[in-house]
Amino acid sequence: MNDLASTFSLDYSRDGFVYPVDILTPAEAKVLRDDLEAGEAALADDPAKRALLRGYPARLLPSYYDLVNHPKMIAAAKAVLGPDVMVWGSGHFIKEANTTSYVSWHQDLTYWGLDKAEEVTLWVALSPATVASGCMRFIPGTHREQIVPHTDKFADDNLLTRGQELAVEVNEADAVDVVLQPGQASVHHGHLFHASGPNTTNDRRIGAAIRYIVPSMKARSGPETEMFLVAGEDRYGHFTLVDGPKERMAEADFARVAADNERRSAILFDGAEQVRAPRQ
Ligand SMILES: O=C(O)CCC(=O)C(=O)O
Repeated sequence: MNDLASTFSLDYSRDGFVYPVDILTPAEAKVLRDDLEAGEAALADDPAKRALLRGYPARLLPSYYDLVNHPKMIAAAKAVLGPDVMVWGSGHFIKEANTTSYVSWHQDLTYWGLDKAEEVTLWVALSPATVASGCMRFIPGTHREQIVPHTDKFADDNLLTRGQELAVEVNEADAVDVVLQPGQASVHHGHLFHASGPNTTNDRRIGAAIRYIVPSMKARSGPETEMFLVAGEDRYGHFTLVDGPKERMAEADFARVAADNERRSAILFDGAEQVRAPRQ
């Protein structure tokens, strides 16, 4: 292991996160943001497809498929997970300029229906993530907790699927503000306590949360969802492996992604009192 990889793993095992990790140059991050925003503009009259584009960009835009396969992304994912790596998801968290959208304290893996915690998120900033724009806040060391109780509140401005909130006390005095420049990423564990506040700036706050898992992970129940294999081998066949998009925003890809979104919603809302549409 080289020095960088060993510092990375020491910090990650101690804190449950590492940041900032340089992935793209600011100019490369701008190319991705422009590609997303061109897609959003083209789908202005089709909110359902626009929501799919924001939620599944690597299935619909070759530029995002390249991001999830970027050698620096894969190196970070492998440093945590080992040689075999799949992509569970690539969705955005977008906070429009001067809005009250927020993310409550939560642990990612709570409602994903997976049997283990061998998952890591690389959250890639496509605009400045600052305290003013509502960057993420992490509580060091909380990744060592198992999944703790959450309460589903379904608050309108909460970007999480169920508006779920940790039902245990969070010592916010310990929180670390995860400030990132466009093109930088943070890396966090699926049990880490984290949250983020509103965007009080005049620019959108855009992050792409790329979720990597090991192929031995398994759904506890529910339908088989679609994933990319991006490193090593899948010796288990627990999920349906798919190819990356051959063209930009192809109709056939939208159809497959819409069907996969139905399957994923059934898992994410399993047992919930309400089901709400993906964020538009
Ligand atoms: O983008 C945010 O503010 C929150 C993202 C988040 O909770 C996650 O990536 O797990």
